[in-house]
Amino acid sequence: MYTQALDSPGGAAAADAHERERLERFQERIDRDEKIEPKDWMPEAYRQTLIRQIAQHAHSEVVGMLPEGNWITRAPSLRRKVVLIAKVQDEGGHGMYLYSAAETLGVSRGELIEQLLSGRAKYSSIFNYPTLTWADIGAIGWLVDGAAIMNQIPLCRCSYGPYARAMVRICKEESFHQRQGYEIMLTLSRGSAAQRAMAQDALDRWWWPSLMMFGPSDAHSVHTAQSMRWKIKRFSNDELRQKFIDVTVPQAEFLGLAVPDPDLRWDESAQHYVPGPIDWSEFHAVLKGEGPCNRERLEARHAAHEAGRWVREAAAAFAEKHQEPLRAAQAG
Ligand code: BYC
Repeated sequence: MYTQALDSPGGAAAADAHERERLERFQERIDRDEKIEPKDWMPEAYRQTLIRQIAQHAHSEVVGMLPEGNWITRAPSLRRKVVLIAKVQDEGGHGMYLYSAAETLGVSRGELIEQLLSGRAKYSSIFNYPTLTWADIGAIGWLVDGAAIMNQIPLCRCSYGPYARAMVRICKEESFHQRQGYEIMLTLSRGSAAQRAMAQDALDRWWWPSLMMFGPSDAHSVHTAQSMRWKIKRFSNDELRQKFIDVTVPQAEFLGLAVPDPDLRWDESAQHYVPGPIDWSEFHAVLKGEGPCNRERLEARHAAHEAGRWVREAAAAFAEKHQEPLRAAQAG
């Protein structure tokens, strides 16, 4: 019927009008704050934007296990080790919920992982920096998880139901992660001069990359305007970055640590901290694969993928074996 309509005079115009109407109805649902669910009609660009963002998010969680996993064997006490193992496991779990959310959009997990391994898919720039000392584990919890929460709380209200629901549990766990990181920083900053210096050094190295986690400035953000119209994003990159700075600077002061930004100042009339300029050339270099650990991170993911091959094959064989009696029963 539809193709016949296209063949007839005025058919293409009718199809266009039909498409416009569907888009309008979709936008009205978004404007009414209705959740979009997997079986609902959605514009292809909405689906692709979500796949891109959710997959990047899932990859970030999984690659994000590596810098912290690096310290599990060297955590300074049994308690610290137990907490760190739990945190790293949580990140793996977040990756799994997010891959599942992406799969509801009609893409397979295998395809997404292949995109990561081939270097076609992005993951957060932040995980391309090394964890050189124990204080880096504190800084990651405090700053990286702190930035992640700032970005992810609004995602609990994202217009796509499965993503929004996954974010609720993820945010609860991230807030525990943030507190464990801050507690490490507090312990170090109340410790010996060497421990305080270690905490300061970690803040010096993680501050700017944490600000870059929020993505390019609004003026250079390709996707923000459309993603905000679709209520995938609720705030722009710069708005979230500013919220993070305003919350985090007083926390650094409480620790007695100096934020490594000589231009940072409090603007009384705006009631905001105003940071100095971000070095975006560093961000772009990391995105191009030229960060300190890009190569190492991808190598680790390749090795893990290969090491897990027999598990995937065994699971597939097991599933197949359990299909056989079912098929036999159906045939009989
Ligand atoms: N790193 O138009 P824009 C965690 C890309 S994990 C790399 O602003 P958008 C944790 C962007 O993809 C936290 N790439 O994009 C885990 C786009 O490239 P393409 C991860 C970045 O999507 C373990 C281009 O730049 N969180 O918490 O509107 C341990 C233009 O950007 C980055 C999420 O993934 C970056 N930092 O906004 C501890 C949250 N920034 O695709 C902690 C979900 C931008 O056009 N994601 N790009 O080639 C988002 O909220 C958004 O995707 C972003 C970017 C705010 C990140």
